[in-house]
Amino acid sequence: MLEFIQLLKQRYQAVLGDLSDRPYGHASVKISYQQRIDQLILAEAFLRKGQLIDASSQPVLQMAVVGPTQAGKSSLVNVLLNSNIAGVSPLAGYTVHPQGFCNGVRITDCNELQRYFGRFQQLQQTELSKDRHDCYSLTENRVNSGLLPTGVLWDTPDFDSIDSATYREGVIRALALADIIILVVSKEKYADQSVWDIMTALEELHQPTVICLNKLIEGSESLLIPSLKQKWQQVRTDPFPDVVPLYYQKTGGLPIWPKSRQLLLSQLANKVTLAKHAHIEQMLLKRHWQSWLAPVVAEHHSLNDWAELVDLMIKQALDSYQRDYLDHPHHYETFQLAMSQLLTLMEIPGLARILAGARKVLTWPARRLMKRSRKSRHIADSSYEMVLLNQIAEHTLIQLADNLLDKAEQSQWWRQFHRVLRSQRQAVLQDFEQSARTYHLSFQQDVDAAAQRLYYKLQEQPLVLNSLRATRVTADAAVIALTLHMGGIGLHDLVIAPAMLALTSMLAESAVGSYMHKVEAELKQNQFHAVKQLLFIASLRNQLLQLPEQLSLTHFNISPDQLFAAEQQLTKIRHGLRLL
Ligand SMILES: Nc1nc2c(ncn2[C@@H]2O[C@H](COP(=O)(O)OP(=O)(O)O)[C@@H](O)[C@H]2O)c(=O)[nH]1
Ligand SMILES: [Mg+2]
Repeated sequence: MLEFIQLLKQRYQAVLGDLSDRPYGHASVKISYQQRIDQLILAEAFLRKGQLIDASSQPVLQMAVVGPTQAGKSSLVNVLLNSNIAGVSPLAGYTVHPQGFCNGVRITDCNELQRYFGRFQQLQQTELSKDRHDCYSLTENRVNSGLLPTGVLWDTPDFDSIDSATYREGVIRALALADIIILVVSKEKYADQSVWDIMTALEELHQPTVICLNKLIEGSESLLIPSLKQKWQQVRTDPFPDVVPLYYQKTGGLPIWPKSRQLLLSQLANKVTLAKHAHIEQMLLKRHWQSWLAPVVAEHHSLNDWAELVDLMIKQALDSYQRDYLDHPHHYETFQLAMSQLLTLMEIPGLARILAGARKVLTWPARRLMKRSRKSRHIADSSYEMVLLNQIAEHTLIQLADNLLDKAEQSQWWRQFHRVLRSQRQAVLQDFEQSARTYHLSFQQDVDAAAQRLYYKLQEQPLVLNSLRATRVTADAAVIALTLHMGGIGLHDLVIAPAMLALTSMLAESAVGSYMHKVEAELKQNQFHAVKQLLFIASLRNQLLQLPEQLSLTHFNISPDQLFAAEQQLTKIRHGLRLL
């Protein structure tokens, strides 16, 4: 699941990056994508936290101090540590890295943290530099304030400074790591939207929380706390937490933690239940799943719609091939071609003489004189079938383009895709034409085989064969057949030649008539199959289905299978309890 969330986050970042490069529009899309990226960063960190819990036999308590600029986070950290170890400054945005301070634990007890922080590098506090945000530090604190339970206290960057976008991830990592949240606000800052945005997001992590109201002037908390509570209730459904009023200590320059609340943080630590983490994770993912995956699903829908449209058009194309060629009495040439092959096999007596008269060079058997490939190419060139197939392909593309134009109003995807189709149209048609030629040439073998079958059948019927050989019609047809094979006429001339038609009906009425029809039917069936597979599926359909890869728009590109696998994980109930 962690990998999937990371992948999804990266894809959102890529798509958003691509949108940002486009000058116009998409403003609301950009905002919602940015929100989802933040949610995904938080979810990713929270899943990492789950791994950390699973990997540690005795997880170290993690406490994070968060709040807006200048609220006094670092100052409070110093108070809680009874030290001046955290950097305090009157300048906003002073703390830019998550800085962990070990209270009662050793740095070596926190070795697992490096895995949690992933690409973030663990450095010494003094090595942290403003130039690099993907770092964090761990420092051992040897002094005890008595206010803090054993664990790591994290000082975090302000989440609301101007350039906080660059270290947003550091804050989020520290927040998701925390078992306890210590929110620090001052009277100037507690109403800021950024505070409540963060608190809204954190509700889903179910961390015990305390609010520190800093920089108070004596007596002002009675006014501030109700208003703070109101704010809380506007965005959170869980009970309003304890508020610790912090007054300023002029001499030390630090807030003063009230004595009456000395045990508060330890009490809060007792409320931490890591065993619930897996369940909380699952709820968090489920809550956002639909919104996170909406654009991925939309992409799948578009691809699906496209595939369906292609299939529909391919089916229509095949129907028109069937209707206008295979089943068309005046256009179907292929069987006539088989008949013409049959004639060359039949060795019509006297034909050599007739031909020799016409063309001095020709001697029997004529078929040996002709190079097979040259002949086939000539036949393909003059074939009506080829013309029709190319017309059908062209028509299919025109119809697809029309359909896309209608859909272009629906979304950016279709608009872009319409452009892709337009630019790739010629290439698709060229490939189709090439495949059609290849098909036509290779199908000659089936034609030859059909002629052979008819010839063997005739040999079993010497009466029929001899009478055929003796008729004038056959001789005329044979001349036409040879003329075709030598390139004298085109394939389509053959179909309309009266002698060929007469020969076909003679055979049909003879003893081999039903066999001839059977051969013809089988030839047609094979032909339909070959055209469907080689042309309309292997060439046209496949090319069309690959077109979406050419979209220049950056995509989520998460396959339905990947999504399905992730959803399986999401609904899978985790077995076993986490041992604490
Ligand atoms: N008046 C007053 N100033 C404080 C208090 N706590 C911190 N400050 C000052 O507020 C500024 C910001 O403090 P800092 O701890 O760096 O805030 P951070 O940005 O939230 O970490 C510093 O100049 C502190 O000295 C307080 O309780 N009262
Ligand atoms: Mg600070």
